[in-house]
Amino acid sequence: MSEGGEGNRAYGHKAFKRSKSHFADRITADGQDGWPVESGRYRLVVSRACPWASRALVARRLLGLEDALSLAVVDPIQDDRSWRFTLDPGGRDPVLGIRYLSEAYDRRETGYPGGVSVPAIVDVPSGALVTNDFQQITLDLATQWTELHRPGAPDLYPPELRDEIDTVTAEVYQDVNNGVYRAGFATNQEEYEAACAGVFRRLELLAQRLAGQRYLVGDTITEADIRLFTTLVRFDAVYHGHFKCNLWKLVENPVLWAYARDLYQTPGFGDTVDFDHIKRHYYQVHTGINPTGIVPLGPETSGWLTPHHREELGGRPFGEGTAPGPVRDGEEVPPQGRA
Ligand SMILES: N[C@@H](CCC(=O)N[C@@H](CS)C(=O)NCC(=O)O)C(=O)O
Repeated sequence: MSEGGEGNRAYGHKAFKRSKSHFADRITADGQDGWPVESGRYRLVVSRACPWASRALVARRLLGLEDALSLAVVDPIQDDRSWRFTLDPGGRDPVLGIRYLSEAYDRRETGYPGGVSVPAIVDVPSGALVTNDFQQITLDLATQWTELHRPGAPDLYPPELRDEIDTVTAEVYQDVNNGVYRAGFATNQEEYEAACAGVFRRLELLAQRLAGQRYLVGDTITEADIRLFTTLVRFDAVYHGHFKCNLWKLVENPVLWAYARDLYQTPGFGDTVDFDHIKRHYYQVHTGINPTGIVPLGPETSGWLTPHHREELGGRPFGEGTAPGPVRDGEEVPPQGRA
């Protein structure tokens, strides 16, 4: 069970615990789990509200996998049957023909009792879920789908940097990506304070690291930047207020705010972000912590487009590669979701 369910549940005094993704098959070049990489075979299902799913959205864009791996975007508001395709004509995903993501879970495992989570990759011919393992999906897109990458795609997980990326992303996951959830869903003061303090302690350390270098690991964009970005871009919109991570706002930390803006303005990052979906999902779905379901008007988002001056630190965003092209038709974020 993860935060969607946690937020709705009338829970007792148990600490927030994120369950392991249940379906951890991998889609690989050699098809070791029975799921070989194949152009057009799979469909990536995301919510643009979800930080874990947004990692896959960014990686897919940076690597140019749009033709190879099609995309379904769910309604940011789950109902009691969870994620649904109500943004599509007739309320059905046009490729999978289903109304609820749970139908793909059921095709994989009858009567699956766990949470229905995004990101999910579905096998189009059978309609069955392949994986909801958000930690592995982006690594496999970077390392297993290479045959289908666009020309000029960056290496997001270079072998010589993997140890460092793994170390940084583990710290970022524990204290930041998941730390904000532990703060937000804490059910007692002590638990909240420990999680919230941990978030900001880690952010201070990350700011020190990023003061003199453009990206988290090496001088090019890697998986580590994707993982930090998807939390930072939500920080002031939802984590500061809704999750009470409010010692300071992202816009008040000069280094992290400039770093986050730099990435936001890089093709493949900001063009995947929908602030409208983010705010409506968090404030309307987690009724346990926001019983009125009121969605705040702010914060103002136009600052995301202001100059960041991070290019003065050098760095080569795409290494030997190039920036991805424009967002493909039909995948643009609607105007109300953009900065
Ligand atoms: N698959 C992971 C993480 C992904 C995740 O938590 N996604 C959220 C949206 S941000 C979700 O789909 N939650 C609904 C649920 O698990 O019932 C998990 O099971 O904890």
